[in-house]
Amino acid sequence: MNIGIVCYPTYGGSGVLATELGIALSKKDHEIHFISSSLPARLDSYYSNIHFHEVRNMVYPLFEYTPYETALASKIVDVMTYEKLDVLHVHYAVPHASSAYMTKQILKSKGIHLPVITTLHGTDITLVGNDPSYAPVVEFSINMSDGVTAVSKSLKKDTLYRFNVKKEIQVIDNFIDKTKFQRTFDIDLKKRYGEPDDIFIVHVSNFRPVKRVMDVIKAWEIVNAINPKVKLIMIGDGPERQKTEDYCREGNCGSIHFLGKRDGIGKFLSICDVFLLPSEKESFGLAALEAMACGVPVVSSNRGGLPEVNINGETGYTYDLGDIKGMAEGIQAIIKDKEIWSEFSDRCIKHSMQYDINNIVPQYERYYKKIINQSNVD
Ligand code: GMT
Repeated sequence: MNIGIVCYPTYGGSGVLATELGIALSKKDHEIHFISSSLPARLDSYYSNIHFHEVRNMVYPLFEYTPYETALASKIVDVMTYEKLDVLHVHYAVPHASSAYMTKQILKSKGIHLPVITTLHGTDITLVGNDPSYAPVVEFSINMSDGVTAVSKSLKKDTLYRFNVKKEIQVIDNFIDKTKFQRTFDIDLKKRYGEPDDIFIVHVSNFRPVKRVMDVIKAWEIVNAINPKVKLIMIGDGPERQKTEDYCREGNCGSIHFLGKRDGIGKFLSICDVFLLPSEKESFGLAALEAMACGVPVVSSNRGGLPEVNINGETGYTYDLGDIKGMAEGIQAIIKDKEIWSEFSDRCIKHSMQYDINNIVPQYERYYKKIINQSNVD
């Protein structure tokens, strides 16, 4: 198939998933056309059947805000006209689904049919999409998509609760590539951040308020006060990083390492003992799944799709939002002895296998075929 993929190029979960999906599909001989404002962060190698089309936004003194949606729709029209896509798959509804609708109408006026699939990722429904400044457009463009998928059962439920969506929503979970996420313990890397017998808690996110990064620090403070061998590794960057780092600098920061944005995080996860994700909202929690694939038990909130991924008492523990004390207790229960930790770790690796790329990518391929066939009949 000739597949167009629209996504955000940044380190956010939706862009990461869209890029990994495109790479996986290219390995199955599909022709992939990424359409985005810059080269997706995880598109780090050369693939002969992956093409990148940059959306160029004309800057003009009259514009207080440059009209990205218009530039994106124009770029999709251009790609479709010359590359003859079989299907367009847009990730994150805002504003990609409405640009896709606009494109569909332009192409229709030229007698060209383009099936559009929208994948809902989370905050496009639960935080941004349902803000009154976007909601009517989001609802309309979801309903106008030929196919709609959501990354968890919880997100499907949230979408139906918040919007009047008439389209059938297909749940297709997030996935992981086991060749990138597996336990590959590197003692030298561990020594870079502490002693060989230290215990590392790790958090990976884009440090947006929804991730509740300060809850990570507070839970770690409780555990570290009991056991000073427990260190904390913070990976990623975003709006809350400065504030959090300042707080740590003023206090006992010696045992916290802020690593910023990193590629190849599998090797960092593999030296860690517990992944902490206290998010206010999390439609799935791809970062938690990546940690689990590296054998790292997860302590998380019980919001959104997290309990579908992190099975309470088996792969880690889940707690109510803001229950920092509970999360600290969960960490202590997992790290209190090596045998208990190993049991959690083994179950994480086993559970993560159901989300293997080889199980999930064929679900997208089948869904593409179904929507292409259905929309040709319509
Ligand atoms: O907030 C993020 O982590 C980024 C966000 C995005 O859309 O870029 O991630 C969302 O999509 C991921 C991939 O489907 C999910 O695994 C994350 O749970 C989801 N984030 C939230 O719902 C907050």
